[in-house]
Amino acid sequence: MAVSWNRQDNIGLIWIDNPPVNATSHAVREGLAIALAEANADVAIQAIIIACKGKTFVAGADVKEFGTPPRAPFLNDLVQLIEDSAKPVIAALHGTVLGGGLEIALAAHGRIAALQTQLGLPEVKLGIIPGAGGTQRLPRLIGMPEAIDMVASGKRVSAAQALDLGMIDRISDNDLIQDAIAFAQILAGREPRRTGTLPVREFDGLAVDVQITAIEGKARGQISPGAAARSAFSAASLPIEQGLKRERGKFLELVNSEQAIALRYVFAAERLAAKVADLEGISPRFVQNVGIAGAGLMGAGIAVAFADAGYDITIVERDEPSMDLGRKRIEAIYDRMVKSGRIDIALKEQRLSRIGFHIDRAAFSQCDLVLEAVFDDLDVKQELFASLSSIVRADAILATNTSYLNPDAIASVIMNPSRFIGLHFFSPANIMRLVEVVRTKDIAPDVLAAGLAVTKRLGKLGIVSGVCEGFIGNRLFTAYRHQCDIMLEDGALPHEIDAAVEAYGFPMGPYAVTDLAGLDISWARRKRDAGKRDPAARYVTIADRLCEAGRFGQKAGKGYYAYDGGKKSVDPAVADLIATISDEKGITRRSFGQDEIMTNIIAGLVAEGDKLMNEGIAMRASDIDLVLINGYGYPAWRGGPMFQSGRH
Ligand code: 3H9
Repeated sequence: MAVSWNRQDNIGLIWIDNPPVNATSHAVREGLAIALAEANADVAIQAIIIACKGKTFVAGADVKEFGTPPRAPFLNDLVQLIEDSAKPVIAALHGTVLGGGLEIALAAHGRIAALQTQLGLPEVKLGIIPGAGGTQRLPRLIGMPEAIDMVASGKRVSAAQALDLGMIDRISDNDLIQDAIAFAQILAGREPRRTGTLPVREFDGLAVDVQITAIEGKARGQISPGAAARSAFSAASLPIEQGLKRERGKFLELVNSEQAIALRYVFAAERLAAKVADLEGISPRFVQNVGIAGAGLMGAGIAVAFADAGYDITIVERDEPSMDLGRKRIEAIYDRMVKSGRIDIALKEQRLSRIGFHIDRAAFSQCDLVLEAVFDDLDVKQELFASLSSIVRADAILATNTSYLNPDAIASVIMNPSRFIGLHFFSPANIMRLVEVVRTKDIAPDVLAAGLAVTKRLGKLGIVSGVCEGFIGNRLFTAYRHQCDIMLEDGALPHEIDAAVEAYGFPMGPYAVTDLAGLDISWARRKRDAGKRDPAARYVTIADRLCEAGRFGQKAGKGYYAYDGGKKSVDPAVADLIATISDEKGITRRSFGQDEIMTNIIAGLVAEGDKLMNEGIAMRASDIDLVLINGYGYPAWRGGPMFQSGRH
């Protein structure tokens, strides 16, 4: 039974039990409506609690029902029944109270949450807006700017933040149901406080206008964030009935939109990515103590990611000065988090206390996993792992963060390569969500499973990749850049390509990105690998010629663009150089429209995606889309090139 209820003295206790996440599937909606009516009809009952079995309160509407014909009772009507209940209803919250789950809670007359609860309205991430009163009731409880921020970003807040905001009434740090019953006894017999009848607190209208304009700009073509913000904004001017009607209309309009369909595909793809056929039934090898060799930019970001997820970290640097620099880098990351209000000083100290700094590799002896983030050079990495073999426990996992080297070649120096894995983080590692989990030749199944379990605990998205130069991400990025470079040589200019890519929804075009990252490292790699190049393949020399002219990007004050005092501008010298190169190759330059630019880029990505699949490097087409979305800024609301080309 998805919903059941019983009476404890004068309190009616309704239980939702719909694993895995208590989504409001049809059976839940129907059961809840019946239970609510029955509890209201029972004269012995003076207050009603809604609670959930399992690991979480309702985590939202059932996304699997989206796109299928809607079946009554609808969630918005059910939520209204809760708010209209003659007897006070208390929502007893735990786990992740999301979307429709939070909407149920907002319509209740009292809210109590277990200490670890997370609350949010993530609908925008599915290309929709809340459809059961979220945008109308949240501003009435927490105020307009805060509500707009939550509905437009989809971010979650902790129980403590929710209490501060006024979203919930109490926190339970003991037995949630006992505490909910005690709360219900206070409300029992009283006139319920209905959220929909509350006025929206006064706010600065001009500031909210600016806030919404910024949200729409940042969405870069995605409709739902702006629509959610505007729906919340309407709560200030419309009576609740009209506001709810307007919200519902927008929800129904968006739920079957192209963007929502693409984002639902991404949602399903993310869950699929963790499923690996030959790992079924395999328990991941245990990891709690994590060693990190090297605390440069990458190592420091990785250490912060692990510390934030509650791991114990041992960092080893080669000498005292490097160790001090590493410590400073990590402290600086935490200082920025404190400054932006993401954590407080106490949390910073708590997380830093998880990280130990050493200069002797023997400190790794008790680690469950040691990950290297040292210079990307085969000799350097082999020397490290050869020495680690005799330091770490025999069952400890060894991992490389290499971007381009062959992990199997690195593993050749260790005694038991079955414990060797690639964990390729993207920079900055504490922020970027993507991690390529590289399946090495001899890897043990529980080591691969551990790679996926660790990335999940880090809150990141692990995508399994086979071994090849650049893995899935850099192979795709190289193909993308190659398509763009060909268009440069054939007639386009860097700012035209960047403009097309940005208009498509990427945060930055490829040439602005390259200028930011610097042109020199890939130039060095191209020179090193010149002998490996396929002589039959078209080679574009523009990047090499820019480097020869000292145009290494932003740090040199010039690259694909000029940077005057850090301000980017189109540089005619670059256009001249590109025209000269086209001329030298006998190419008659022609113009490219934005659509053609994007068609070519997508075709290049799909062709490389097909190769990655045929070579067995990527497990499935949707993994390729996820890598582009989470590692390279491909707009999620478009689904990805494999999705768009019907290959998923
Ligand atoms: C909404 O509420 C609209 C309303 O405003 C209006 C309606 C009128 N439905 O992620 P996990 C499944 S929109 C169905 O690995 P975790 C998931 O597919 C919704 N199924 O676990 C997976 O199944 P499987 C707003 C769902 O512990 C299993 O649960 N809500 C749903 O890492 C485990 O998932 C959201 O957007 C769902 N809503 O994380 C919340 N959610 O094992 C989306 C999950 O077969 N969900 N499943 O692959 C999440 O963010 C995470 O799943 C959650 C758990 C944090 C809940």
